[in-house]
Amino acid sequence: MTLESPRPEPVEGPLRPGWATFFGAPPNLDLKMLEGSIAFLGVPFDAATNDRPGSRFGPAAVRDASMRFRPLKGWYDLDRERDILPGVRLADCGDVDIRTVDLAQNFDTIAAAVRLILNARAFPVLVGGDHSITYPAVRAYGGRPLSIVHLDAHLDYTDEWRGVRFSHDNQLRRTSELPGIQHVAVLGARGIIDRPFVLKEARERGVAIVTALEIIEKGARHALSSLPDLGDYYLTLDIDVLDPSQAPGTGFPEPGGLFYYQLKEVLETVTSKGQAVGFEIVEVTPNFDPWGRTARLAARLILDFLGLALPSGPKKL
Ligand SMILES: [Mn+2]
Repeated sequence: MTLESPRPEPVEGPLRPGWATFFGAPPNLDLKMLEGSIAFLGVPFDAATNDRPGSRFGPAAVRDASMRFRPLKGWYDLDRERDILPGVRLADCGDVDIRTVDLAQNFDTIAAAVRLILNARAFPVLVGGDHSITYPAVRAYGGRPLSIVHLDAHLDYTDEWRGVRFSHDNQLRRTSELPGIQHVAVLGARGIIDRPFVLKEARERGVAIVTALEIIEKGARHALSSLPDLGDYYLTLDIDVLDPSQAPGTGFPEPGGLFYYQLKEVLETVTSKGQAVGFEIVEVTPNFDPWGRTARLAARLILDFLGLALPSGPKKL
């Protein structure tokens, strides 16, 4: 296995790697020769969780689960009869070095890690971690124009609640305040909210909100037909957008939600409306899922999204 390998080479014989990297990708901690690659980055941070913690274990669980999708000769999507990411280079850049307690310092470290990947002209894929990480991740883009597509059961758009402004309930608001942000869309929202003014504020500030019920009743293509052209966009996928029966391993499960093929149709529709410049999957909390299905689903969704958004690899970064 060399850093130049587009994929880890299948090894004939009695041995295989006993260690996990994302999809078996070569580790690349010094971030050399990343240009044109898809660069995976674990973010084991859950200190901004307001209910049930444990998403700090998400990167390890998704890494481990993704080894089941370790390609021997690339991936092939039987549903769509096409190769996924043929010849695209992957790299596992390890985890962000999270420290105890200090929110601002950890956000700075997350932003610095994403900036390193962007400066290396690679496509960042973050695996969280709680949802607060979106804010430092998008900060790393330095104000370039981009839209935010937020797939989530919740709005995460609270400005401030009881003095808190940077939790995993605030990050879409904070992110939407960053310079350069164009369109903001929340897809899959649902449930009972105790602060309806947050919904009102989001709508007043131009956030496009498509509920889970609309997607389920109309189908994603129809439900998302009014979404504008997104241009460059960063897609953040909170695993709780799925029905909890599909993804029980999450901190704030919400009744209802999408099933796998419904979410896949959402991804197909979104990826037809712009050019992805970054992706993250967050809130996988394996301690609430002894069967491991959430992490495995997350790994599959990463492949699905990347295959749709970057069919022949990252373009302009
Ligand atoms: Mn969220």
